[in-house]
Amino acid sequence: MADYRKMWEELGMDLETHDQLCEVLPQAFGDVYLSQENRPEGMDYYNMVVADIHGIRPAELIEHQKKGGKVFGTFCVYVPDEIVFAADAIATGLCGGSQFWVPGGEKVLPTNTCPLIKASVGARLDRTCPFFRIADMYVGETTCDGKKKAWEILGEDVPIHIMDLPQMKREKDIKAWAEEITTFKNVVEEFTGNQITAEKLGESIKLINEKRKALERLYELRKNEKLPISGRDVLLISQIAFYDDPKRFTKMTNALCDELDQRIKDGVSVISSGTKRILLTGTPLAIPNWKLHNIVETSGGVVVCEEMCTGTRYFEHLVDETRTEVAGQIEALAERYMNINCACFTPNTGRLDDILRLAKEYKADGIIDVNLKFCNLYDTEGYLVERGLKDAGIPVLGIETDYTDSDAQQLRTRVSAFIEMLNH
Ligand code: BJ8
Repeated sequence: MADYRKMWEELGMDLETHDQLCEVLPQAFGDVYLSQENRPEGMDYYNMVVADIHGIRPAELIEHQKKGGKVFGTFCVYVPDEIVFAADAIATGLCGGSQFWVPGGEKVLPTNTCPLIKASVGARLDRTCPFFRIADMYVGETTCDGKKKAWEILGEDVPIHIMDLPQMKREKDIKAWAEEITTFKNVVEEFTGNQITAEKLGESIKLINEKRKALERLYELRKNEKLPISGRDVLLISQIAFYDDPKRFTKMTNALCDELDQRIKDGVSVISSGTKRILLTGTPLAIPNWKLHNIVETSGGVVVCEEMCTGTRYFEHLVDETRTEVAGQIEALAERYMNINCACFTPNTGRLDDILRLAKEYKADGIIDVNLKFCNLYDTEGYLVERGLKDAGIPVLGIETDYTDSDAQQLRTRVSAFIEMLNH
């Protein structure tokens, strides 16, 4: 592993505290990932990315900055990366998925804030994540209340642009989102000094669509009875998709899919027959939150699909590539992004429709509705989701958890009992 200490120092990071994080991550990764048997060889790339998670990609981003490029940090799948890349800038996901950062967030946020927000704020304020240091500008959104208020705190420390996301999906809301994307385009142009032309935007729409197609291809392979890849591995790939170079990520994911195609032809499966197929739905699982997948996959089940932002919500629906004027391209972006069904919308019946469709497509035996503690949106929507699933005769288990390990044993007991119930 290369020595990145000088780079971290120059980023103004708290090296001592950061060392502690660097110590725990390999252990966790080894336990959850490297302990798996029969992993595809193509996972070597993602293993390498994680092994040097605070080194390789941050160094690339800094290289880009040295050449005059800008880096934008994002927190939500509604923020269109296409706009950023069209200005020769780079977008990188910043959602924090580790308990390590939570206490730092709790210094300024109420304890009853969801861990994703607390970890994200803590990672910035405690100076223990290079990605949070590198981003020249953060892009927030008006999704949940916790995030809206967190932007005000983060905004004292780093430039931030906030996108006003509508909360309904009427015609006028989609138009309003297109206007908001136009405003974002103007901000990005001004901040980078680069003009976003129709040609540039057309290219970045294709670039991100190709990434979506690669992920779609990967997910498609999970529909097989013989499963060529574990849910844990796919989760890792989905998480890496948020900050890896999109072109390289697409290439590596397609190469992995070639290998998985061959596995299917050869009848190779990572599960034994009878393993229960589980679909997860709910709040996002930001890296390195692998807790639930690990529990499911070491309790007689396998995760075959995630109806989550670290899952299908990230890649389903392509942006129409046929529009050739910037205004039309922005309309196409608004239409595509407003197809995402997040609980911050009302009504959000499309989400239940998605879950029912995905359960069928992925032949799920049961569904786990997972909620990050203190996320009121998904918690409240859970009532309708779980009722809808029960009405459709699909077994469902609702759970609430955070980033700590203190409930791991209890979760394991509940998940095991659920999977056991699916056997009868
Ligand atoms: S599109 S899910 S990424 S807002 S931060 S809402 S868990 S209380 S992340 Fe999200 Fe965009 Fe929606 Fe997806 Fe709840 Fe926590 Fe808020 Fe969260």
